Amino acid sequence: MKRTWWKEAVVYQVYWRSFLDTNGDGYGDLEGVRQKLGYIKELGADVVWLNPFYVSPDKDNGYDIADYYRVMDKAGTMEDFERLLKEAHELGLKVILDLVVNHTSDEHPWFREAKASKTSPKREYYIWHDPVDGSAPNNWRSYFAPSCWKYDERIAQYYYHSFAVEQPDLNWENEELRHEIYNMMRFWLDKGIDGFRMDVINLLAKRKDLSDVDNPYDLSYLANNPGIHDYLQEMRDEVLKHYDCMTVGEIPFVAPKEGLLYVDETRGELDTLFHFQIADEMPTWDMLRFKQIQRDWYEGLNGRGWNSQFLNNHDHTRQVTRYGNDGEHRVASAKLLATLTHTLPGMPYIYQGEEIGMTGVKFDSIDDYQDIAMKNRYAEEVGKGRDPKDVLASLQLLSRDNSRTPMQWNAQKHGGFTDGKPWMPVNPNYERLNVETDLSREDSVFHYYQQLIRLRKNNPALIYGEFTDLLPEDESLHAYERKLGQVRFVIVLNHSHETRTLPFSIDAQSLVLQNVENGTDGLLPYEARIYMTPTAR
Ligand code: TEU
Ligand code: CA
Repeated sequence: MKRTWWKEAVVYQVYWRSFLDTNGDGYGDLEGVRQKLGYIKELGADVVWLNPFYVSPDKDNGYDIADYYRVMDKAGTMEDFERLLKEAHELGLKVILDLVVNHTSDEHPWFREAKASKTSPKREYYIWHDPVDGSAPNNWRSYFAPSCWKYDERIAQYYYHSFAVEQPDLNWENEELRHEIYNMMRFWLDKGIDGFRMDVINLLAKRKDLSDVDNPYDLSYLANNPGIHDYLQEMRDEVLKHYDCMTVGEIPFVAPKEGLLYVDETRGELDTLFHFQIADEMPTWDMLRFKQIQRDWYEGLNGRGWNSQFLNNHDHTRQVTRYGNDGEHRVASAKLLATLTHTLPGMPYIYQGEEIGMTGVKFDSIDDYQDIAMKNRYAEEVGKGRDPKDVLASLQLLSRDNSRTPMQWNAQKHGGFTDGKPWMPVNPNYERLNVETDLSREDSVFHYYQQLIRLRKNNPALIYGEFTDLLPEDESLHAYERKLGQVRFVIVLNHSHETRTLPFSIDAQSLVLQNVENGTDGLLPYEARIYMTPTAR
């Protein structure tokens, strides 16, 4: 496989509304991101991924776009963005934006026109169906609602929405619509951005067979429908191949065989993908399943397509809470999880705050939760007569709000995130868990991330090396090898609360990174070790 800048890169995801507020309105903003570019550079990341900042009514925190060409007031101005981009490039950082083209906001002018009348020129930019026997065309759910069909009285038709009612899906069968999107993509690429993270990009093509599904809660019928690869190959031909840019597709509901179709270098669609066999299908840590998934994706893509490694993002609970231990072993387990994502095959993604081991939250009231997915599901379940306390408890661990609490910069009020009232409560642990504290301690999570990133950057074996699972059957010990030419790395992780013995003999001199102080032979709880031979110092 050819070597590229993005295959060697580490991506830092900035959920700007929770990153740094510089005008006291309680929301993070693009100026806040610009002010912290030096921090991101110091960590060692190469690419900044910005979640959507386009004009939006913010029903789904910017994933409901009403104008693709303008910056929403909350985030700042186009000048703020252009200054951010310029300074990022001056620092040697690349910037990728979120491309959200499966749907728009219901306040987008296209949708306003489309729903005004059946003969509107923009009507076919969206997906409309007549009622069937007086109700919705079928039993399909959406991600955020019990039905993916919303009835519009005015014109007595339903429109299709894979997410919230306020997020009508675009009709990608309409060629004029597709070219509107390609023009918009060129607008941002011509500003000098370095690529796109493509929001649920495998949902663009819709199932033609409208019959009911057996299990509407298995949303896979929304994705991977015939025609999707034609759209992505057209997008590559019309836009992407004309720029030096990277693309990462958010691709739920695929296993390796189907995932390869999106990132196979010979097919000319996307460069790399996020699959969700961990984030969506592994609610808590399951070592054997995790190992199987890593082997399957390595074997499925090796030599043909490029994977990503992430264990949290703005939609998924912070990894140290979900897959590590956010109590007594928080620091060690945060470093262990980072060791996984930075030494397994694929592009590592760091979600803001992960680099200091920020944790998830548990609010006592549904009123403290902001996310539409959480609030809609809570209302639906309580509406069935379930006890509200039980419903809240059942939704808390995987609520997307867990990862959206503001960045904790220091021990000052609101963690130094804002001088105003934060749009969302700051995690109460900010006084002891914050960037300033981590920067002041040599043994902090932050400094371990720096060492990991540096080790990976200096050693192609950790990027392009062969991967071999050395302990496929062990439920708490993880050991695998990365090998390229004469260079061999062995990574050993004790993903448990117990001390474990090293499962094989290895030259102690070849130890190049360790996440805990340990003079014994045994592996302490959540201990991670990286061995390298020959040892290049
Ligand atoms: O997420 C798709 C989505 O529904 C995820 O929440 C899902 O759990 C998983 O990550 C993919 O299976 C994208 C955005 O990341 C999310 O924030 C938006 O709400 C959503 O699309 C709609 O644009
Ligand atoms: Ca602000």
